[in-house]
Amino acid sequence: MTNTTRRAVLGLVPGFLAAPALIRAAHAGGHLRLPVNIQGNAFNPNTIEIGQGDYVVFTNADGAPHTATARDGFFDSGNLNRGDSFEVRMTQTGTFDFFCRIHPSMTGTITVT
Ligand SMILES: [Cu+2]
Repeated sequence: MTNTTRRAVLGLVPGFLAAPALIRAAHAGGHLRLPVNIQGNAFNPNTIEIGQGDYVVFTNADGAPHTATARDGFFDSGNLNRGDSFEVRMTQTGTFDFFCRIHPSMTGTITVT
């Protein structure tokens, strides 16, 4: 859900119901940025558990290019060369499988709660 959409939803609920959501919004500056190292044709870690709104930051340490691509199409880093990073904010809860389009045997899973 985008910030714009979230504000629109909050505008429709009574203030006392909106309060917990507003507290979470105030905490937005403290969201986790979880690093995932791509090295040796693998994602490390490749099983990732984060909270809604947290970020995952993929960095390629290999000489070969890689991608970090969600199977559902939610994100796609494009080709990452050595030293390149790609950051994605996980705004929806659920389980998201990802892989490298160049080396499809490279896989991982992000669980957002
Ligand atoms: Cu790859």
